[in-house]
Amino acid sequence: MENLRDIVLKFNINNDINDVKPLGEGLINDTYKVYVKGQDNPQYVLQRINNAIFQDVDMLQDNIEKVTNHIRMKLIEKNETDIDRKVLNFIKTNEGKNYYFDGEKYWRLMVFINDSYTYQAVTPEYSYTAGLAFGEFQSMISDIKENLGETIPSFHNIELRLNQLKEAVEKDAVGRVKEVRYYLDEIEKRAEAMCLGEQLYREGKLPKRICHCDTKVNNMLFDKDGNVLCVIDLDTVMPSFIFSDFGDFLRSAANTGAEDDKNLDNIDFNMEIFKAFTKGYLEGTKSFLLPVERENLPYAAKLFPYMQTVRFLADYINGDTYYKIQYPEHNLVRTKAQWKLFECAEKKENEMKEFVDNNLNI
Ligand code: GN1
Ligand code: MG
Repeated sequence: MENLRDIVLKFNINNDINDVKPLGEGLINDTYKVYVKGQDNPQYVLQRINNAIFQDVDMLQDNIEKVTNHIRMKLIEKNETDIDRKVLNFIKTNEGKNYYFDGEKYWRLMVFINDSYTYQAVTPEYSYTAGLAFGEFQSMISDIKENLGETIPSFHNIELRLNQLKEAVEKDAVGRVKEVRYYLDEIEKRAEAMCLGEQLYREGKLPKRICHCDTKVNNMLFDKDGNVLCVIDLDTVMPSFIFSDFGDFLRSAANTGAEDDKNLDNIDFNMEIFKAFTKGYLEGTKSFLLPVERENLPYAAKLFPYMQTVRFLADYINGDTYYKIQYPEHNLVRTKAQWKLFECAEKKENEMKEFVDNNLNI
């Protein structure tokens, strides 16, 4: 990977590079691990930013810089130890910029956090620490003074996502609408109820706060004992409802199957994970969460499988222009799997409500 090495050398590091190899399973950016010579030297993570999706790279990188600086400051104030493993550390280019543009593609480099682990699935115990960690993450950035831009405008706005689905159906670019009628109808039946968050916002009852907006399980680094080190993949850090971080974590963590499971029998919504995560989250957010936010956490747990179904389905109908796919039907398989998860969450809504009500005073 000769040219990847050249790209790494545009950044301000003094090490000899041994190798650059693909890392992780993100659906949007391309990620590589950079191996350097010498045992004590830090290793790095190189990322090609998908600028078809993140069109304002300056805004994107500025958001990330503001958030990581703010968190670093908070960790210092709290006298935390091992701070370099608890917040991402980005390397500037030799010109002092927070990304490198090679004339065609955009790149960024960060220090690889040693002895860290990512998971595709978690136990209830890990879910509890994850809940606490996302709660604390939101809490640490709840008082950030600088404005952050919306790197993808209205990213988690379900009304916009439903409109995008409608547009996709009207165009029917590759003739796939006829095979997905069932899902379109089921989505439509719940559309009004699922737009509750946007409605509460319009009525002035629900605030936007700075959220992570991509809190999948695999966007969290754990140490070897199962403590959360930090939250990664900060591209979508932006103003949103707190439902985003709560709901998207459970969408991945409480799913007993895979996001793209072909066997729908594998999929269920795991209430043990829900309870453990919710407990941690309520603890981590107790200093700022409003009653309207707390009470609607079960809605958030339903909203994210619903929204992800809408997004995967729209991409399938559009002919797979957004998400990376591994085979032609991949987005349809993802749609079905997310819908199954949604239905399972829907059935458990009352149980979720009861649990939240009983834990309001944590
Ligand atoms: C994308 O890049 P990755 O895989 O972390 C997507 C999320 C989706 C997720 C579905 C910018 O995240 O919103 O929930 O795939 N990110 C963007 O797995 O669209
Ligand atoms: Mg990711």
